[in-house]
Amino acid sequence: MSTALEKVYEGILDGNAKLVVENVSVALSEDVAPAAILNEGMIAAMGEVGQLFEDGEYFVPEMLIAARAMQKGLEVLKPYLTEDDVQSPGKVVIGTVKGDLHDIGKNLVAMMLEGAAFEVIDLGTDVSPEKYVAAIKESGAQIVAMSALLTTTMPNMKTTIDALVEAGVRDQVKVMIGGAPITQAYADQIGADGYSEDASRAVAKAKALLAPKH
Ligand code: B1M
Repeated sequence: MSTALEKVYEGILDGNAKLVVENVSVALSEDVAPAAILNEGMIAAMGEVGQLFEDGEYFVPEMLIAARAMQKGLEVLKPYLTEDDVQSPGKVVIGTVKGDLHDIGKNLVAMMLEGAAFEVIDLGTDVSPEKYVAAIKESGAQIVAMSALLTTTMPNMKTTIDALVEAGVRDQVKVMIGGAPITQAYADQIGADGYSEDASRAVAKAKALLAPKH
């Protein structure tokens, strides 16, 4: 691992946004691939933060400052995660489900979708089923993308799908879900149209969901 990449990792673990921002730039100037900075530097470090929390060595404040450091680093990386000159494949309404405040994965998915020229309407975190429904009606989006990081908030994905049915808009949209506890089996169980494990696969999935069927 390059020294700059190691410092990105270390900066996230320590919640040192300045170290992260500086070293994302250094790594980019050294031609380290943006995907490597993201996956080996940032996402791997957040994985360790989660492990330290589980082990009782980190508490919520440490998770929070690690998350802030990652968000700052992502802002620097964002322009490098985009594809140029692509026609917009469609419109996506995205949010983290009700009760859930985790937004880094959701932001990453939104960022990568924007990078692939999707028009993204980001509803933020703690999004109620009613808010998803209203945004779909208002925007005419073809995809609704939901993120959940807590096992206790996963069921709100199903509640949201039920609300889409209730509001008569379920047939107008494809539903995509993801987040650390989510699996393809869960997506099948709740009747979502697509699941993806990470943000770049989410882009491929969104494109596939909108591709004309032969
Ligand atoms: Co919390 N948290 N957290 N947390 N947090 C987890 C999720 C946890 C696994 C930590 C642990 O115990 N190891 C655990 C959940 C356990 C469980 O449910 N089984 C947990 C807990 C318990 C909690 C609290 C309850 C703690 C407390 O208060 N006692 C609390 C809940 C608050 C709430 O939401 N109501 C809480 C709070 C927080 C902070 C606010 C401090 C902070 C979030 C800050 C923020 O997001 N702005 C935080 C953090 C940082 C984490 C960990 C450490 C990191 C999450 C993260 O950002 N990962 C996390 C541990 C972990 O995940 N290992 C943890 C990096 C991010 C890039 O990955 O979001 O998984 P992720 O996104 C991935 C994929 O999942 C996928 O793409 C991304 C990668 O490319 N993806 C999608 C995500 N959404 C997608 C949508 C898609 C497709 C793919 O399509 C629509």
